[in-house]
Amino acid sequence: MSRRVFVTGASGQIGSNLIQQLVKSNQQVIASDLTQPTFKNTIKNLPVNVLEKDVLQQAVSENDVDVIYHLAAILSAKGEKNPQQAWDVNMKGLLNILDVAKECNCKVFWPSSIAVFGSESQRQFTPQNTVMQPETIYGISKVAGELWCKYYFDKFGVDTRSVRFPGLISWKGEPGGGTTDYANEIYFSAVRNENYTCFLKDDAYLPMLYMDDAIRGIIELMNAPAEQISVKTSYNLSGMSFSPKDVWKEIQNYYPDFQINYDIDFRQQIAESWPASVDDQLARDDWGWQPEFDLQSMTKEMISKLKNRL
Ligand code: VAH
Repeated sequence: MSRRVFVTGASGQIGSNLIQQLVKSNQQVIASDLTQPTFKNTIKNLPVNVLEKDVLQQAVSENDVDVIYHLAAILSAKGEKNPQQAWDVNMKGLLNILDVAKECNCKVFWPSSIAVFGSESQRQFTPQNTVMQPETIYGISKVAGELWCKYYFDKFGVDTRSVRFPGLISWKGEPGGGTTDYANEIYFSAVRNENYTCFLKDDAYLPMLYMDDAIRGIIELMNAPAEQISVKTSYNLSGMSFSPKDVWKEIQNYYPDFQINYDIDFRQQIAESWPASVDDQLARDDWGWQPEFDLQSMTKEMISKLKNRL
């Protein structure tokens, strides 16, 4: 069924992949970002700052929007460089979206992150419900955001839906300002026949997900009947877990001479506060979540796509 969908952060890593999938499934897409996006086959590309609620309200009501995908955010590493700005964009931006969704009767997708967990949380196979004491402003904004989403559902009936994404890897739409960005950058370096300097330790084992699985997960979550959605904060989601050494070894199957160096920075401390793996059984039970890519198949796909692209 064709719906009118409004996407914020459309030019970001998730957005640039999601827009393509929404257009492919004949959704009428209004793409927005701080700088006007340039997508083809959308019905509109708008310059929108999510801190300007009246602009958001106008864009959503004028275009008779049914579903909002709110992706605009500042990620973990960039957030630590300017915590107040990260709080403003991530929190005020979300609250503006929730208010507009309430007033315009829209369904909302909003990505949370495994960054909601901290060193106090169980690190292996982190459960859906456990101690949540995040150590980044990004993680704090995601815990608060999950609770606001549930509040708007409980108090005003806004159909908010969310997943806690692990690190996301894509060959188009590179991430920016994340702690897991190394897992994206390393493939680009390998295909360019450059060695890669990694900012995390070789054994920094983190949950990751290939972007095709992430986008499919978003669509499946949003299409699931409301009565199947038992979690109105955000669902744990995972596909695989690996370390920089693991992915370097897998890439060497294609580029035997590819070398990795290490220049550890502040992002290592962030990575050490996050889960090594997460339990996503509830997403599997409630709406049939099932990842399709593992490190081997993702590496094969990333390298073949990047060879064509670069
Ligand atoms: C980040 N890519 O690194 C994001 C993600 C789990 C990590 O939330 O901040």
